[in-house]
Order: sequence, then C-alpha cells, then structure tokens
Amino acid sequence: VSSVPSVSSVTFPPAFLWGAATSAYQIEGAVREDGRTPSIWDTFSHTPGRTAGGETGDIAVDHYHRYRDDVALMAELGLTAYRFSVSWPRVQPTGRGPAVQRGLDFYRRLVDELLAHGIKPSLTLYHWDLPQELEDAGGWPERDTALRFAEYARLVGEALGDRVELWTTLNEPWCSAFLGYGSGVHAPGRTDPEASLRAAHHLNLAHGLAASALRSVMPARNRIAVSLNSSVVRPRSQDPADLAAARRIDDLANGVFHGPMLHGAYPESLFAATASVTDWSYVLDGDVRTAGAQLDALGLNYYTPALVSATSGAVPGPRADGHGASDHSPWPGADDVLFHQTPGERTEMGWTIDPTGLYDLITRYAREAPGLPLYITENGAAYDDKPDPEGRVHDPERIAYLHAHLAAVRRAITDGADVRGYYLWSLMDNFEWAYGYGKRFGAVYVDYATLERTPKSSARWYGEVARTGTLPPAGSAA
Ligand code: PNW
Repeated sequence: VSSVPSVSSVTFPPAFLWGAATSAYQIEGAVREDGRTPSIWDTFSHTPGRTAGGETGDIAVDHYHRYRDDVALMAELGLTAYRFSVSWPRVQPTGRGPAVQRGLDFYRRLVDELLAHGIKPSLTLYHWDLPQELEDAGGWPERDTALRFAEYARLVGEALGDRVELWTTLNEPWCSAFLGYGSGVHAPGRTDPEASLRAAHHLNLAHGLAASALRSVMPARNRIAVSLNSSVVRPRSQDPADLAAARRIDDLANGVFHGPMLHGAYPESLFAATASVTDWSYVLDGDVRTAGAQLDALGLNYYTPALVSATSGAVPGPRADGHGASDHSPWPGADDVLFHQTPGERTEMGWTIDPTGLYDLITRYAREAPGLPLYITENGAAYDDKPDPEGRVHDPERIAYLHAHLAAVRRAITDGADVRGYYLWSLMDNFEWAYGYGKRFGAVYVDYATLERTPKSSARWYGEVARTGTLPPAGSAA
C-alpha cells in the first residue's frame, strides 16, 4: 500500500499501438489453394516424428477463409494494430519469378479489411515459411536465398506499399538459423553447426537487401524494421568463467544479428568463439554494410530470459535452455555452456515468468540503438485453457502475465525508452510449431473441432487496456 502507482505511471502514450500478432503458417491453413506450394514447414510437419502428434498447418485455424470474422473480432475487442506475416510460397510458389496475383490479393483484402476497421497493419515478410524449392537448392546456408528474398520483398512492397506503413523483413532470424539448421527442432530440421552460422549470415544479408529493395519501391513514409528474439542472458554467478559463458551466448543469440544490423560489424569475440566450427569465408566484402541498411524501428520478441554457467568441458546432461528437445545444440561452438532453469513460476511452455527480463531487454536496446523506436512485436504466454460448462474461458494467469509485462514496458518508457507499441502473442490459439496445437498462446480460444473462436477473459481485459490506454491495478480484472 505504500507504493500505489500514480495514474500517470500506468497510462501509456496516446499514440501507443495496442496489437496482437500471428504468422501465416500458424493460422492460415488453405495450404494448397490459389497456387500456394509447400514451404519447409509443410514438408517438416508432414515428416513423421517432427511435430507433436504429427500435427500440421494444413487447416490451422482456417484464417485464410475466416479473415473477415477475425478482423471484426479484433475491432470488437478494441485492438488498434495487427501484426501478420505473408506466406512466401503463396506469392512466389517456387521462390523465384513473378508474383501470383491470387496470393497477393488475399493480403490486399486482409489489409483493406483492417484499414476499414481502423486497425493498423504491420506486415512481416518472413515468419519461417521458406518455399521448399529454395531449401532444395540449399536454403539459408546458401547466398542465393538472400538474393531471392530481396526479389520477393520487392514484389510484396510493390503490391502493398501503398496501404501498409509498418514493414518487418524477418521474424526471429535466430530461430530460422539455429533451430532450423543447428538443433533441427524447426524446419528444415538440419543439424549442422556450420550451416547454422552460414544461415545466420545470409539472413543478415537477406534483411539488408530486402530493406533496400523495399525502400526503392515504397512511399518514403513507410517504415522498415526487423523483429529479433534477442535473449536476456544472465550469468549464474559473477565467477569470471560464468561471465564469459554469458558473453559467448550473448554473441550467439544477439550480437550475431544486431552486430551487422545495428553496429556495422560482427562482434570480434564471435569469430574467435566459433573458429572451430567455421572460417566465415562466406562473409564477402560489403555484406555487413548491406546488412546495416538503415532501420526505422526495431521489433523485440520476448518470452523468458536465459540463465547460463560454464562447465570445465564436462559433457552436459539434457539441456534446459527451453529450445526444444534435440541431441544437437543450437549454440555452435558453445557445447560447454550449461543452461539452467530460471527460478520462478512457469507457463505451459516451461518458460519462467520474468517481466524484469523484458525491462532489461528494452533498456539494453534503447542503449544499443539510441533514437531507434522500439516495438514489442511479441510477448505472451501459453496456458492449458479450457471452456467452462457455459463455454466461457477464464485465464487469470494470462491476465497476470500480460499485466506484469505491460508494467515492465511502461517502466522502461518512464526510464526513457522509446517504445511505440505492443503486440500480444497471439491473437488466437494456433499451430505452435513443433508443439502442434497443444500449446495455447491465444487471447482468443479456438475450438479445434469446430474452429469456433471465443475470446478468453484476457482478450476482454486486454481490449479494455487498449481502449483506455491505461493499465488497471494488478489483480483487478482477474
Ligand atoms: C516465437 N525458442 O517462437 C515465434 O515468433 C512465434 O511464431 C511462436 O509461436 C512464439 O514465439 C511462441 O513460441 C519461438 O526456442 C520459438 O527460443 C522458439 C523459441 C523462441 C521463440
């Protein structure tokens, strides 16, 4: 009672965007319609043993056919922004050549529907669904994939640049590179440490080439960003070996992307730490400058921090880094670093709830990139939600999670960070990658037998926060 926050401390700036996020493969379904061909996630999810229960995104939540109702629901809830991704193989089925008009038309209809409801669209070009043909030609470890991505970006920019203002090149390139080609828990499921670093470099290059391509075809008012799942990496002790382990993981999680994108260079320490894995000879003159193409904003996705310590070379037991089950590490050259479970309550993903981590992440990037507007492009929690006998879904845990994390965002703003918006992950329950449909991140409940949507109590709560721009006292609406 001694520290009741003042009204202003829980009120957000008037122009703050209150959004929800989704991605194409996780919600659209309709995987064989209007000329779409398989992406690496179609191939991966249809490969036995890759996803929980063999689940796929074939139908997902059928958003491709239900987008009008979904947009109406967003508007009814009170959201002012929506972040979605474009499926590359809908636009360019082979990853090359001219755009498929029917594919682009879907996104044009979606955007127009959003704008008609006063909801600001934010378009992500790549949320992990690489056309399978490009993977067959080598995928992200090959330089050509970056060139193909820039062409795809130009096609989408030409088609939608007149009506979408906020653009994101890549979502979480760390996952694409290190879960896709290192630990193999994401598509395409390869487990080759050198390939994962080659992929990371070509994703950096792809980002820069795409940003320049977008600039050349879009109105100057549009803004271009990237969404990083930058990690908050904490050492388990102040022991120099643990501090060094944390720095190495920070390079592999963060510096490998924000180095080229924000600072014009890879961290020197990254080269040294990965020397046994790769010689980096695929980094050509000018690549890092290309990757450093001017950004207008930075998107940060946050779920939980990492806690690490050094070993003296002993082979660690089962990994506890929360990145899925694999015998292969997503941390090239860092097999001797141990990951620990952070203390505290956890969500259904096993991820510890730690809102201070979000504050630390925002304030770190406010320092790394002074003056660059920040968006929280994903934050949220999975819980085992179930409808009650009246069909209502009560999720007080999610409300508490959102409340605590929004309070952390507000505190970072008070301390000087320029955070312009927040996108809850996710608008509705959806295909949670290797975990399939078992993990529900939605503010809106989806009954997978009927695909009926029911706002959970968190959706109503969040809508009220969006409408008032104010965070109510903790616990008030749970
Ligand atoms: C992000 N990890 O995925 C994605 O952008 C979303 O598509 C996804 O649904 C959401 O977070 C929840 O998982 C991640 O292992 C997947 O560190 C894995 C990790 C991080 C983010």
